[in-house]
Amino acid sequence: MIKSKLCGLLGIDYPVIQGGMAWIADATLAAAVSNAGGLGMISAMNSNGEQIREQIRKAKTLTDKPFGVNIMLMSPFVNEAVEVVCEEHVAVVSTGAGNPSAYMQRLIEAGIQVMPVVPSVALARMAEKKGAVAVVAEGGESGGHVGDLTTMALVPQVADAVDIPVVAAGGIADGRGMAAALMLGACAIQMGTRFLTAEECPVHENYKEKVLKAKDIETIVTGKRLGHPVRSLKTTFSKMFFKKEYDSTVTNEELEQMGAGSLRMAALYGDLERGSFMCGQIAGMVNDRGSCEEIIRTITTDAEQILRGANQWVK
Ligand code: TUI
Repeated sequence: MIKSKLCGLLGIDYPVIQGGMAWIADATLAAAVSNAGGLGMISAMNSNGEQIREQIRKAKTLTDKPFGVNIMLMSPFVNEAVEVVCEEHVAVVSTGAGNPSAYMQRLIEAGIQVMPVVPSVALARMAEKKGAVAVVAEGGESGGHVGDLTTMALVPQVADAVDIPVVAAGGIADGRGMAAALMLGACAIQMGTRFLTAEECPVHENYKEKVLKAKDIETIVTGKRLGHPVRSLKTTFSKMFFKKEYDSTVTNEELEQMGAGSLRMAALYGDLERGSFMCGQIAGMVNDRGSCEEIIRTITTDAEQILRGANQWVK
């Protein structure tokens, strides 16, 4: 069985965290992951305080295990989200798409374990200084909002820079990836794309089909010009957006307007014309569905077997 110090800290059985996928990671998915022994995360995304509270309360009815909330720092409702997670005594909060320092004291004082997602060593160091319990070092292979560094380059540099546990994210979807992440200095993994096709994942069926059919080179990063690069599947929409980004006659406001609501349209309605199907580079390897319990059991037992065999390389 694979165990690490993060399991004890967070009260989970397996060092597997589910990414807080915007518009997708709801109470049902989070509770399923937590019931399977991982750490489920509800995405606060652009929800207001009461919507977040509703999801937290729902998750509490579905699991007795710890779960967390991911707060997306570009949300107009960040302050409400922070207040609600404190009032509801959520066990863990992860943050994404920005610098969480302004909110960390409030969260920590409320007894919440804060685990910022970081794309760089500097932000990891800052998070440690501000009292984070762990950091999620997320490489640019991941889906959604991405940083510049790859998981392979980022994780060991972050692991060297901080004394708190490091969670590796980005491009991990099987036992090999999990074993490699642990070898890079991580003590847990976070996966988003792998859970997109989980039976308990509420995302639209069209979205699941697209992930299942995706090949290795089928993601694209758009939004760099706007300062928030996002990785999604190549579709007519994302390819058109990419072209417009390099068209100097198109203004940033027009680009923002084009992208607005596109993830929601993919996640909720499976809109193949206007949707943004955010997804990581590892989608080419996600070829089956399965329950969250099966996904976590398979990846941890495979990683264990690989790590047991690792001394084959040492002569
Ligand atoms: O946040 C994510 N992934 C996301 S958020 C999201 S919603 C969205 N939709 C459209 C445009 C933008 C966002 C979809 N996917 N992952 C965690 C993550 N955080 N990746 C990268 C970062 C990050 C980037 C910069 C964290 C901190 C940061 O700090 C910059 C600074 O201000 O220092």
